Amino acid sequence: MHIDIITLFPEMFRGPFDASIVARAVEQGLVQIELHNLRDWGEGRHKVVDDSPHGGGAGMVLKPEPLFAAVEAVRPLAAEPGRVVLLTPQGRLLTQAIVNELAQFPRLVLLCGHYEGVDERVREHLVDDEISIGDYVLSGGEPAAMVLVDAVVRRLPGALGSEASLAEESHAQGLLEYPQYTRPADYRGWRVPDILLSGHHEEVRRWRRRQSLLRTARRRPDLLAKACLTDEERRWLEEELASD
Ligand code: 6GU
Repeated sequence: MHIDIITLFPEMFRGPFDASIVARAVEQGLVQIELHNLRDWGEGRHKVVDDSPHGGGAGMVLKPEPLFAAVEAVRPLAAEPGRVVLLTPQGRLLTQAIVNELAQFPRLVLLCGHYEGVDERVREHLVDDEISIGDYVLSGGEPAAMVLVDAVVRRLPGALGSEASLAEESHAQGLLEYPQYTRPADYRGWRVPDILLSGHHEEVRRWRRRQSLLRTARRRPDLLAKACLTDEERRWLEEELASD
């Protein structure tokens, strides 16, 4: 996969991308990440990229010319045209389903929004998709782009040590993950549930599935509404929740 990131702050990405799973994926050649400074396509001697809004109002708006010029310069640098994604609080809320969808593209071109926003013609005529990472305000799209890249890259085959962990993770099945424990079995008198030490694989699997359901019901009932449960699981869950 090829990911281009067009940003006013390329240096923000160095730390996060030089560590962890993203760095390993880059080393393994699973993903190629290219940072481009939007300022390089700024106008005039001062490399201007923003201007005040037509019609008045506070703040600055990213001008269309530098963004179009940047995308048009970056696009020919790789074989595929790529899906152009604008990071903006007005975008589709990022979910695991959207991450999986984005991971299918051979190339992504990420545009990090800034200031009061971007000129509407960029949304209308340059961008294929708009993504937000949550209902809160960030100073720019950069942290959102980092989040998106991390979530997408860990989906790429070979990015994780063991692909098995993907299926079990929170949100993989539309549910939160079950409680995890490691050694010691007794820490300050707080014991690991006996079932996990029993060696009964089928019982462990059942316990985990039920914990996952219970946890999702209590913490994220919105997720549970969309999840796939058996009739037996629904009955069991109802009984458990009745005693809360
Ligand atoms: Cl993608 N950008 C900004 N500026 N704020 C956000 C966001 C993006 N997602 C959530 N808040």
